[in-house]
Amino acid sequence: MDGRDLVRSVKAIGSTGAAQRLRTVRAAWRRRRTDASGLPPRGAERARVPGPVLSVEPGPGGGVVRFTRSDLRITVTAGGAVFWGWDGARPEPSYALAGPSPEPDPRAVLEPDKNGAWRVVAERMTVVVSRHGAVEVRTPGGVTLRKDLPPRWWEPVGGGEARWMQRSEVAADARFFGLGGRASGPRLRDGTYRLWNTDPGHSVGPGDDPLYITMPVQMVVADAATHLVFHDSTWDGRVTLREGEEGAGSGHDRAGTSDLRMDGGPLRCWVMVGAPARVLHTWASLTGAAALPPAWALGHHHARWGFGSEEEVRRIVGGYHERGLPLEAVHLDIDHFDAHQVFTVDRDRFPKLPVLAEELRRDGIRLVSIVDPAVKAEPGNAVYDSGTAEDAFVRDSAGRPVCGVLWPGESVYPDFTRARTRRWWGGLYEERLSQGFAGFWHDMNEPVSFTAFGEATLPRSARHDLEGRGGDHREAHNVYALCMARAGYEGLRELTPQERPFLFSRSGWAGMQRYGGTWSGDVTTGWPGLRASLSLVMGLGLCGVPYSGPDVGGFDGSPSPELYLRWFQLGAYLPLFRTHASLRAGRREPWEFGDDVLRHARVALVERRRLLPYFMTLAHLSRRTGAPYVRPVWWGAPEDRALRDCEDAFLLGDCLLVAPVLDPGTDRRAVQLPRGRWYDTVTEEVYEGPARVLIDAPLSRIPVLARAGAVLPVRGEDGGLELEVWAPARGRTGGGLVVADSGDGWEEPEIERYMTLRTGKRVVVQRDGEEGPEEPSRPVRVRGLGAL
Ligand code: NBV
Repeated sequence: MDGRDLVRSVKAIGSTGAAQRLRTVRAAWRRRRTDASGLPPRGAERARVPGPVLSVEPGPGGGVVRFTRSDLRITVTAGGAVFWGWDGARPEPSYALAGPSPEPDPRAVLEPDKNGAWRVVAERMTVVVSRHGAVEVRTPGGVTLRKDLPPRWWEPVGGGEARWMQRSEVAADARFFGLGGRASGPRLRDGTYRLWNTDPGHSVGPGDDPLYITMPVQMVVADAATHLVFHDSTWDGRVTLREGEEGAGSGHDRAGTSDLRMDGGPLRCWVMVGAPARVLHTWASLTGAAALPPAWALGHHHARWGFGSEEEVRRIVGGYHERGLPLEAVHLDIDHFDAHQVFTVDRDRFPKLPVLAEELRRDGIRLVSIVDPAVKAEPGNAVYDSGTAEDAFVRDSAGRPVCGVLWPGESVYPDFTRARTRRWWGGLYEERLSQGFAGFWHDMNEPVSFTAFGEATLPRSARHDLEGRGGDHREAHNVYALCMARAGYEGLRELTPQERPFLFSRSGWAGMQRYGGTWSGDVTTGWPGLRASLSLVMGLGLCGVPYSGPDVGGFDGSPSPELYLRWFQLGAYLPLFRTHASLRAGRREPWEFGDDVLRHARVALVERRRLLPYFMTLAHLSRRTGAPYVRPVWWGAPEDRALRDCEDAFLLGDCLLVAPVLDPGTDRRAVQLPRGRWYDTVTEEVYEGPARVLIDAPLSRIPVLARAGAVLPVRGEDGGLELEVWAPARGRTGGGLVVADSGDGWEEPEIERYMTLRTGKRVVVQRDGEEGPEEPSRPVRVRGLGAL
């Protein structure tokens, strides 16, 4: 750290000195007292199970099965998902669902099964309810995918929220994915995963769990089919996973198990069955289409905590320009706020922010602002005053505002679970827009309140509106950031109706894709952090959140040139491609690591820019179909065991397979290929899958393979859209979709569909037109023709 950095860091971190430490001690005691008086004591509990079945009441899409001590409502929906809820639970209200729950499938009826059981036969699955309340989901062919044993509740004798537990069995060959953003995945190994959004308070690697985004969403991949299960309860919980074991043909398989224990909330779930693409399509139709980013958000972003001044921002942007490095966005962190107060600007160091923003915009670069939820609790702070007038802040059970601690010191927290508060907060982005910001980066919204001891969040007894139903932080915690994202998104829709909002949020929950994306949080600088970033992006994609990416280079410390470069090369193929680092960390500009790194990083940046039309197409497809940009290699063939266990490569859409380098000292790596022909996009060398092949990975590049027959929309030299076609193998066909987006706004671009066919040495490319196949009007470049 040089002198300049030191001065800046002292100024930026100001409130973490002795006074701040004292505040965190006071806040910790305050939180303890608040909860001691505000939470019901956990007294004696009574355990309950459903008991034997009594009667059934058929209804649309299924019906209600009554047991002696509970009842179970089952509804198969027209979209092919099944909902079931115990104790009268219905799909609504729900923070995850995008709209009213889908219509029941009128063809699905409750009918008697063997041994006193009941079943609902539907197009994509059969659901069987046993006499004692076990619920089995089978494929239409009768193979059991999941068996939920009868649940158990523990009810406080004096009344109050019941805890519950649900054990599920899955196939012996099944693999678990999802549960939000997990650093140790993407395949979730045996262990216990908590469902409570958490800022661990330090940089994170594969061993850290839980993290910022947790979700009770599991994707389970097995030979017989893939299914996604979502337990719609926002309460704190734990999932214990244990993969099964196959008895090598002995017939003695051990099922995999998932035990879900929740501290409260309804016991209800959704299950969808099919191929991964189908399952995520159904999930997206339930929880909502992913927000479409503006084109610039798919370019390269550069961020840092502690740019410190307008001059420094200009210096960095100049550095990118002088070296011919593409750049689309610069992010300003909390150090540009006035004394860390959200929705303010430090005018000493950023005196003419709107002018800077305008200058950058002329060069095609957007400014993105960090937004923290906590508001300095001080009369005279405009946000505090207007929020107080709106009664916007979270209160405790005695009606006093809950005071926590964040960057500006003693702070209050908006209750985003209240519609009025969301409207008020959404209006505050007007100040940001007037400063010239075009995008928003929500941080610290797990939510975090610094504390000397105990949990670094709001008291569990803090009261929340919960859309008028009323409840406490135990129920609201996990959806706090989701509701904050909604507030920001809806505010921006009103303030700039002609533009697509761009926001990404550190924390969130099921359905957050409706409002924007996320990033991998403070991944630690080191090879494990690099691996964790890929795990987070892939896992979130399988939970329906397609847009995310890591801090390239890691958040803390100083990466070696090699690590920085490998991270950069991976980042170039992830939806959010952003270099970022902490205040005290080393630099992250591509020219800070020597000439070789600069040269190779430039190649990655230029390639990312060339691929922008492809990324835009993937964004559109993701919005329409729920398929993430970044997909596990087993996406199209989950029954391929070798693919199912491959965690170090991914498919980018349908056309590309990216095999990042995740270990030091690598110059070749093994790549597990799905079926079909693949071309190395640099050497055009051909590989035939399924196979495990060794591919060169010199420092200059990571292996990126194109699928034979693929049609890849790329940006030509003149900035226009061109088609890069990868020759199908002889006698084979291929094709691809292209969505030529105008970059922003709401006009719905046409989906262009192309077909490719190889006859002898020739490759024919045709567009699927209104009146049959037609010549593409876009320039076409065929590659891979050298291969037989
Ligand atoms: O606002 C400062 C940082 C930010 O740079 C980072 O990206 C966030 O994940 N923020 C966390 C708060 C400080 C963490 C030590």
